Amino acid sequence: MQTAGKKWWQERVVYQIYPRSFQDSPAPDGGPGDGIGDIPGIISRLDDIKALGAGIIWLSPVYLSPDADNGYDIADYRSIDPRYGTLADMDRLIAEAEKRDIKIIMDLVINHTSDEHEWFQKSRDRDGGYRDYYIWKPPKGRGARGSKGDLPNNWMSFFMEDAWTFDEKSGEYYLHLFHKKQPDLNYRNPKVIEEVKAILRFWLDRGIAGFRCDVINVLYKSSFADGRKGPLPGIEFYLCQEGNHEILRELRRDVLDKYDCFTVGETVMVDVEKAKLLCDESRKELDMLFYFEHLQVDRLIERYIPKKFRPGKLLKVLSKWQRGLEWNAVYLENHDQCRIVSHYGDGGGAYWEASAKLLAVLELTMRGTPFIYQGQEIGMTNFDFKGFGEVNDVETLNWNRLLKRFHIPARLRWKWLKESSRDNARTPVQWSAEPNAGFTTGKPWLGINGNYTKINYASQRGDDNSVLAFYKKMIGLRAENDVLKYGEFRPLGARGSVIAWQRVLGDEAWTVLLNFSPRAARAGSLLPTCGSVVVSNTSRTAITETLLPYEAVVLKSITQ
Ligand code: ISL
Repeated sequence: MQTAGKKWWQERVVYQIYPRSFQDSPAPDGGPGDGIGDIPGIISRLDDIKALGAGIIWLSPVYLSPDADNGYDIADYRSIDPRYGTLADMDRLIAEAEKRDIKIIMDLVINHTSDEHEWFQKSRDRDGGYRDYYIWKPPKGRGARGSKGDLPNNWMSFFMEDAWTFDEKSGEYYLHLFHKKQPDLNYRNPKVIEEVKAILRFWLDRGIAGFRCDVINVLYKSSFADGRKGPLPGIEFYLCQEGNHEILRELRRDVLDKYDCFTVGETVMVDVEKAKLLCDESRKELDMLFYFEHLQVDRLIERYIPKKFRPGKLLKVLSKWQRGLEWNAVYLENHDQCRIVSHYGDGGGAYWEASAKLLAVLELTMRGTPFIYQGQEIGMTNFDFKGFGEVNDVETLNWNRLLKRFHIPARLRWKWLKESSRDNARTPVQWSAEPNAGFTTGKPWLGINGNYTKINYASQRGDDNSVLAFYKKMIGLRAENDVLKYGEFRPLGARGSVIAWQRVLGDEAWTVLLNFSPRAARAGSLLPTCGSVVVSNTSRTAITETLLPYEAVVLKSITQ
């Protein structure tokens, strides 16, 4: 069932900021910046975000963090990391955004904390009162410390390492589903849930309008037995457990429902059925969620091992989710994914611009709240890195080690990982053709793509035909037409490289036709019998049977 909602978070478009790569501000003494984006930098760009048409900002973590996983390892949920600014800067950001009618949601990372969080440090002491904030298990004693025989069970982390690390001080292992510096919290302990509630209130009271909830469907571990053999043994004991649903309902009931806010959950390994249990309105858990399936139609294993891209498969997956959920979080990029124009478009080729615009049409004609990732609106491409020496991301480096263990040759490993590394999305935003792309006056923390002199914000801002101008147009069109926001999604099908769908509301039907190919293609039976062109990434004013390379067109017709 697709319900018409009209809540503010359904009306607006979200813009995701990955702070460290967004905009660095000069040092307080006017000297060079530190090469890491910061909150004053974000404030200086609020007018640009407004001009894009976004009405919500999702801010990736800015909390105090030792940075083992770029801020997703939080050492204090109530303070801002000095690299990003101060709590006063954060308050100023909230106020300045509000002046422009932009709401801010923050990243809520509560499956784990940093090992440098005070709770974890106290938890290492068996009698310190915090022991059961985390998950501690004794060694099995069958082998050396850290060997398989000694670990409490056979679980693996999402970063492809053993999920247990031994702590000398307390003589036991702790669980971490991610990096070893990201110990998992123990959600069987009611005190942990109360702590989380207090954190939510802390930020909501400061004017935050909701949360993007990191890996939110693996919080509750129902058993610590050995898991079934497979890529992630043990997942059957922590994926979408009933205890997890209960926690989400409790947070909603006791805190979130008392504020005008929303949540979007990041979920791992969900299918539509599992997702519905997490975000159907009547369940009172999450308001919407992110899944990955539509970004993996050309991936054999996870995001890393590729296979051929088939547009028809993409449409199938999109349709399943569009029709399956009441409301979708629609996204094509984030800080964990490669750049979409290099993925499903023609990133490095002659059709870079056409394909970037085609992808804008795809995203903004889906039903749901669109999330645009920084740089997507100017068609930023994958990193042009030359070798592992330029890679920062812990997940990419771990996968490289894993693939090496399976004797995958170095050339192939690099080929795969360079296309899929999370660093592809993390290179600094290309603001201008100035040195360091106008991102910093210092040395950027991660390499800047060499194409910044061609692809940058400043050059697109004044150009009515730019990718940026096209995004603005699409966002404006969505704002003005309920059919794009709330219309029913009806897939029309695929014909080779062409895919098509309709959005239908009242007597209006909008037909979307996309050609995912550097060659012209015939739309054939996908063409509607009538309709006027409302969107085109070429200068088309009337439809013909043949679509140009990477052509996108939207036709509007009135049904009788
Ligand atoms: O993107 C992924 C799967 O396609 C994984 O790489 C990712 O780690 C997983 O989706 C969880 O992501 C989130 O939690 C991680 C953090 O590293 C990611 O940046 C964050 O988005 C641990 O907090």
